[in-house]
Amino acid sequence: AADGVETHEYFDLQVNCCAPWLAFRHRDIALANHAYLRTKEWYIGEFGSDQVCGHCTWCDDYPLCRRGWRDRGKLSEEAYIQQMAIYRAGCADQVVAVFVFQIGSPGWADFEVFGTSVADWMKTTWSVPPGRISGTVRSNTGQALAGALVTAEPGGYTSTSGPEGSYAIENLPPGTYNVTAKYPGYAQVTQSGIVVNSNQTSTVSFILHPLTAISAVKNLPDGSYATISGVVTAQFPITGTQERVYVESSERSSGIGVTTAAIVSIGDEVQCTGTPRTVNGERILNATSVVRTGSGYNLKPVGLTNLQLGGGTFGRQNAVLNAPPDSYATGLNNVGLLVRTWGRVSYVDPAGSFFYTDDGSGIQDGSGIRGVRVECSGLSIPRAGQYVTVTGISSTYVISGNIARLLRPRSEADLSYGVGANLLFNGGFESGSLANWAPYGTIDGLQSGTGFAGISAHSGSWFLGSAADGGTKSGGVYQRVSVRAGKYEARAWSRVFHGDNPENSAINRVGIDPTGGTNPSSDTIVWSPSDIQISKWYSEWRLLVTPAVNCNGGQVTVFLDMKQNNPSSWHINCFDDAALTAVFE
Ligand SMILES: [Ca+2]
Repeated sequence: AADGVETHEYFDLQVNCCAPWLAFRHRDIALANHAYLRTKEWYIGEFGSDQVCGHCTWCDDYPLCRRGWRDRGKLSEEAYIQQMAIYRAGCADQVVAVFVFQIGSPGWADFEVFGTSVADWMKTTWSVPPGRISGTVRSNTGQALAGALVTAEPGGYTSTSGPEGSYAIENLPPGTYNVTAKYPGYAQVTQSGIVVNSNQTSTVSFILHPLTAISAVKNLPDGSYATISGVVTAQFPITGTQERVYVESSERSSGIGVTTAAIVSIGDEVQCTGTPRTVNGERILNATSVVRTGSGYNLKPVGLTNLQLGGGTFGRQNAVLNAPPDSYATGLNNVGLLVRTWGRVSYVDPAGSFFYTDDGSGIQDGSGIRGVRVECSGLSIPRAGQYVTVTGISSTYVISGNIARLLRPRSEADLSYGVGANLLFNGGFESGSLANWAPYGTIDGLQSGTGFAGISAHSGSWFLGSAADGGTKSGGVYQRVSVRAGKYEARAWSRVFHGDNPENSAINRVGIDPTGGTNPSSDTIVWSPSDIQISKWYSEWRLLVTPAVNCNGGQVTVFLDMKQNNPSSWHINCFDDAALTAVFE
């Protein structure tokens, strides 16, 4: 059951003369893989068959079938090989044949073995005469570029140009190649679909244009053309097909936005050709061509203080504003670079599309807010007062005619909002009020106070408490906050006092509803253990902690829940220092 295709592709399938479509399929596969075979004349040959299976209309009638090797005399293996050698010598380059070695009745088993060995012989002795590619590599000024690397793909065949800029890639299997010329400091060029035929030379010459440094592009006037090379650090959609990618030199000295419809990924090395222009105060390259020249790069952000972000004027890239009306940044311009900065959130856009963070530099952009504006549409937004670290592209926007700093994080992973920080507001009740908290239930006299029957705050001066004289009451306060997806736990210091009541008559607990619900009876709430003091006259502050709860992102609710179960005498239920924190594992 062996058959051979007379190329360097061979197959081993069971074929017989009554199923020639299998042989045709081999031919089609060979044609698909080897363009140079498409111009050849094809025959399907049959070997080792004697029509014992009955009359074969294919063998007799199909015009591609050749019966020259049919074995009515049942030749020896050596005789078959000799026949093949004669045939091959005769047809040379003109015919490609599929040889079919029949599997048939048991009596033909020997000839199947013969067929396999003949196919093996063909595989090991056949080779297609190679072709070659040659040409020259020159600069756009006509200078010969010696030492340029020329590569033909597939196969990775290479040649280096000599002193005259000429090169030759020898011994290429006939086929179709993409040929690329590279020379340091010049934009690489690829010529596609180069056909190489046996015993022939295909001429492919190159003219390479010099690359422009990314920093130098910022000094080119609108309308000029330049090609840069760098690594993609960010992608921001503009429209359905257009996006702005940021491309940075691999040594992280400068970056620039590139408008393109080309499909690239962060980490790709690209060459971008286009014209510079200014968009929202930022020099960008409007690309007419983006070519991927590599991949797998991972450029780390450059850490910069708020004041260092943006930087001074560089070429046609103007400086960012430090403070209105006319105080502008000095120092290295880093617009377009992937950077990281940090600070305390000084303002949060009510619509959730940006915030400001201030590291103490105290810079102002004319908005009336101190700090750096961070674009975060579609991303989670921190709370004012939180400490944040933000990675993103150093970009700009225009406000009141000035260019201001704008940091553009790429994804949720670029945002770090105060690891371990308390996400609750007024968790220690030091506002002296229930601000940020919503009371619920029937608890009497619930308030932020400085003392309840001799109990004072766990920390600070103020805490949440209720002192009630009798009754069966339940309730407390809740607070809803927005969180990123992850695990969270809530905690609060609790204190209960039973007075002259049974020990289980004053109970506190803390809960998280990861769905953001406000119903304290919901079974989606995950509760801490309950605080029941060990004796009815005893009272101490105790920390209550919920289990870590998975939150999908969005709103979650923290409950500080109280129960008072006695018809008479005083109960006191207190909370202080409530917190909601991310749990890191
Ligand atoms: Ca307090």
